[in-house]
Amino acid sequence: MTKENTFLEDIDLGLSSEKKFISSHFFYDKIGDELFQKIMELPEYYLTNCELEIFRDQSESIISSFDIIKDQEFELIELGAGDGKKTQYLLDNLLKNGYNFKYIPVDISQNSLDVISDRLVNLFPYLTLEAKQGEYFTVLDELFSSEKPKVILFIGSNLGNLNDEVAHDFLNKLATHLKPNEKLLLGLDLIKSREIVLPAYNDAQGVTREFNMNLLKRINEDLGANFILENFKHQPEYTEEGFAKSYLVSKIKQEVYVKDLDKTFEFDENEKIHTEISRKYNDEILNDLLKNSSLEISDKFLDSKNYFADYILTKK
Ligand code: AVJ
Repeated sequence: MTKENTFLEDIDLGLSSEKKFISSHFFYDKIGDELFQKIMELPEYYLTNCELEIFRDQSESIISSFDIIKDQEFELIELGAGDGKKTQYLLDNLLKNGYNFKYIPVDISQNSLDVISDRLVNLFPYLTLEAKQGEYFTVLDELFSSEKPKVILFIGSNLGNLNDEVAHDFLNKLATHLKPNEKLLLGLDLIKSREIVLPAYNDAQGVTREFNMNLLKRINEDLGANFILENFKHQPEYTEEGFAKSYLVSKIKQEVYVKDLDKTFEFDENEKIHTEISRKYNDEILNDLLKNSSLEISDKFLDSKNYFADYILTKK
């Protein structure tokens, strides 16, 4: 199936559903990638700076927690590599301390991989880098075909886009690939007050709004729809159990025609389209996700505000 077909079918499914939704997966076209880069630089989007601080100040301890022997070659696999600015600290430290490893960034976007590869190879001439393009759910089998010991990085609270059931299945699947004592470094945003979380998804400059609206723009451009963007508003919500959710809300009763489906969708006034979940965590929630998974928490690194955690999970 082509990517376009998946997009078409998923949009059909999501907009036909009783509770309308569009998968957050579709945020990341070229414009979406750029908008997310901008989000990471927003003062309200604390996640990036918190995790950057952890990597900047605690790389040495993080590396010790990997429990690897210096001379033994290993593979450092990063799922959803992004721009590599956080990982950079880790790579720098590993190289300076003479570790023998290959860095394998995995990303769905070849464009992102090219950018990160160029940047890191320039920065670290002695880094062995082998980028892998693909959706990390589907490339896992290929990644684990080599016998080399592995450390997996899954940072940025990217897990938070999955609902708990899918997250549990994903961690389980990852765990089955790891050998005893191998590590997964999992970066998660922690549960905290709405006064801090909500602005991160509702910034004053309106970049997050644009990021969400870009979904409708994409449907217009790629699938020939006639969404009138002004007739929708961006609405983030946060529940104290740790669910940040984003919605696009129809300001009026209206109809939208999608040419490639030859279908009209009706929207009531105030009807919502769910676009994203950004789950926040604590130890208890993570332990629930790890139930029956053969992974256990072996270390935890926090930023100075205790907003964000990088967990080290060890395969039992
Ligand atoms: C990349 C999934 C971690 O949910 O915080 C940022 C994406 N969405 N602002 C998040 C996002 C809106 C981000 N993750």
